[in-house]
Amino acid sequence: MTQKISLTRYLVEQQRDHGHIPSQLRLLLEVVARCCKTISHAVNKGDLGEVMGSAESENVQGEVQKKLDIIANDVLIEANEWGGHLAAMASEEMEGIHVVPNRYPQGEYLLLFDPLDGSSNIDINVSIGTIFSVLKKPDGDAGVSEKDFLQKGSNQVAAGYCVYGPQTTLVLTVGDGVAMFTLDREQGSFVLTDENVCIPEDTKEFAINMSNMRHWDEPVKRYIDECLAGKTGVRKKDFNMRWIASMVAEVHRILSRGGIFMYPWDKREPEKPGKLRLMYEANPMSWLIEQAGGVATNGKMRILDIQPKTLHERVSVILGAKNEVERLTSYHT
Ligand code: AHM
Ligand code: MG
Repeated sequence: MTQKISLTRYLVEQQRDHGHIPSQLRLLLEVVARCCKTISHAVNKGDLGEVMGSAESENVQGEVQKKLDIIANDVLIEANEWGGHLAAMASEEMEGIHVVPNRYPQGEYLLLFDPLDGSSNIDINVSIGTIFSVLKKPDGDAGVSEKDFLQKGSNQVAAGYCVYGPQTTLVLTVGDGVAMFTLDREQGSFVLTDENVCIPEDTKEFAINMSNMRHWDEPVKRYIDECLAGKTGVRKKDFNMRWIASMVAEVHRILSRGGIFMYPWDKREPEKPGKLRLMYEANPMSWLIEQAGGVATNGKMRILDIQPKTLHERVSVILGAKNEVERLTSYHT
């Protein structure tokens, strides 16, 4: 029988054999994984727990919060405060940063998260997830401030997500490829189920919210029109479409069987660069995609090279199969 490799063992071996993961980062990732287990249990309870429905509050972006958005946010904040591995946290659900209280030791890392991505799917029992990104606090700064978080995605030292679907799967990169861990509920631990994840360069499957078509920019319209034209069009092949309205589930599909995902800028709110958040969603997902051989751009440049100006900044996102993302990016230039 082949031996199961737990997340803990994977992290220890990465630290020992490849030197990728310093102790504080290993602790941080273990704590985040434990939070994902807790959130997964809450999600599974559904109507049997006090977890469904609206919390009747709004987050900083003016979006109505679900009870699970707040539960997941609290779980991540509380579990990560006291271990000594973090200096501060930032979340899609909180206006400002959360600095580790003085009574606990301060660590050298910064953790950013979207505690519950795909919130509109919570009440209909469709896949949702937690997305996280880890940065190092810049050297030489005694305290910690919002400015410390405003680093390019290429500075991330770890990134990942946990998808709560038919299985609960944690997907992680520390800059050495992408590994997937499935939650073994009997053992209570994440077990390595896929390594060396690789996205095929070509695909026949795209994901975009087609209801926004009339608001898109010309390059996106052209790309989708060409996909829809199928075998008799310029692409000379038929495409299939998926839209789950949960970026975590969408990226998980692309890492599992390929494809391209787009949430482009559109004319509904022209002053906003896009819907998705750079620091909590686009950066961690873009790094995972690149680590699996894919590409991620905003149509003009590599997402990981964007210098953030604010914590809750939004961005246009095109990611997935290399040749498709490069084609759509070339339509922009
Ligand atoms: P959320 O973080 O508030 O859940 O919003 C982000 C989600 C993404 O997961 C998904 O790609 C997108 O919003 C779906 O948006 P739409 O409902 O416009 O299709
Ligand atoms: Mg989200």
